[in-house]
Amino acid sequence: NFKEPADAIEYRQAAFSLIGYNFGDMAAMMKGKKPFDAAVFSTRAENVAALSKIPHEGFIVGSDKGDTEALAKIWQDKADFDSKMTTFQTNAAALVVAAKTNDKNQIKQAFGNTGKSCKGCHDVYKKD
Ligand code: ASC
Repeated sequence: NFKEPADAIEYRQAAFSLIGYNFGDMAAMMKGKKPFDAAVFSTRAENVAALSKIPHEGFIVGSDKGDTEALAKIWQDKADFDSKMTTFQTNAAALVVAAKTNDKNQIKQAFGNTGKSCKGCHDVYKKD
């Protein structure tokens, strides 16, 4: 377990940073900023799906204080926050499945759903 709120903050931020890198590379491919590479895209999707399970544990009580963009509202509406995190994990897992189909429409749809679950949580629970 975490000794200090700062340790929990660092833990979840490390995961979000890796999620951002991997998601960003998929976004570049989806937006045509770089060529679509199915193998790389699949690996990115797998990375995000695995990493999506990491941050939740870091949202311990008291960790809204410190070097964090997490809003106190997370702990006021914890059940909603938890369910949004689960939705993200579900969508990220579905993106892995979609990536393996090689069907651009399915990939686009699943990628869009995953991005919506990032944004859906950030809009409510992250400082801007
Ligand atoms: C990103 C990023 C997010 C999501 C979101 C998707 O690249 O940093 O938070 O995608 O903007 O809608």
